[in-house]
Amino acid sequence: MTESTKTKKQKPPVEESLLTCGHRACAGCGEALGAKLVMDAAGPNTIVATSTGCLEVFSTAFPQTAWRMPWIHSLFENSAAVAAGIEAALRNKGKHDINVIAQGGDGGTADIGLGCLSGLLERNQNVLYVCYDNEAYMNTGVQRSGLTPYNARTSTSPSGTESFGNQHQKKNLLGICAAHNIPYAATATVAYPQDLMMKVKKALKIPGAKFLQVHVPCPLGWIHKSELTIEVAKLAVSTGLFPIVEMQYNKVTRTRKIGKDRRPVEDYLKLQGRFKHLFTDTAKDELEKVRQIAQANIEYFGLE
Ligand SMILES: Cc1ncc(C[n+]2csc(CCOP(=O)(O)OP(=O)(O)O)c2C)c(N)n1
Ligand code: SF4
Ligand SMILES: [Mg+2]
Repeated sequence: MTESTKTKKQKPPVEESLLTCGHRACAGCGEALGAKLVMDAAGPNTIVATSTGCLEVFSTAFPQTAWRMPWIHSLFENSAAVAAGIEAALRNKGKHDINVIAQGGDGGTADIGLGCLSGLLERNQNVLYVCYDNEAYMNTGVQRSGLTPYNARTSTSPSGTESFGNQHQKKNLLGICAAHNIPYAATATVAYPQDLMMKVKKALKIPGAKFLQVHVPCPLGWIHKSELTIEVAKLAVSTGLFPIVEMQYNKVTRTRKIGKDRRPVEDYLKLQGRFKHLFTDTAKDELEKVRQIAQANIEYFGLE
């Protein structure tokens, strides 16, 4: 075959994600993966409002953007209110076939943005709210949030000879949202991408307000190797520390059982520097408290 007649090997076309590559997230960032999966499940006929936080900062360094869809940056605390306005405008224009998503980190959702989120859920507006739960205020230097787990070390809940990191339990954000009696509230994780995408698609088909909390490991803040993101996320589920459930009108309708795959909490904690202080003789009682939290989750949701 001569050079001119040789058929060039064609690369198969790569379908580009709606949150495309080239952004500035850390290697192994669970939040970047989570947002990509959410957007690809939602599809291009979607408008997104995003709170200030890592997701917004790493994806929109001016003048570039990684979003291949209509996207707006709200304040830290009000992506739910901005999305509510977008939904109301679309409704007034008679446009009922466009998805509206509001999204934010755990700090932007469970702490500073909780009032705006509650208003959205109370009004039962046709918006899906997604919280990317990396369990601290990562973008500003790993400060603790209401979703930081018990005993995790952060820059504002340090560990030392007398202290064992965060001394508050992780806020029950799913329960708070479900208690608004909305048609759909669920948890998901980047460990199980098909389940996560299924939940986004399912939620977007349900009229009214929907809430999804996605567990997204942060290698920088949790102090684990970048390549362990999925393993860490899986262990959060199999230890009982992050239950995967669906709720409709404040009733649990579906859970991911752990069963015989149950693992001791130590398997999860040991992979992360933020829990390093729990593996000393003086921390035995604290470690026992983490075991009790996992056991309480397993019993409450019937995960065994
Ligand atoms: C009213 C207000 N307070 C504080 C800040 C500073 N700030 C920006 S992002 C951020 C942390 C975001 O944490 P989280 O919502 O958990 O998102 P993550 O960065 O972890 O993804 C803070 C404190 C701000 N932008 N606005
Ligand atoms: S600090 Fe954490 S959340 Fe932020 S980009 Fe890095 S890995 Fe992602
Ligand atoms: Mg966070």
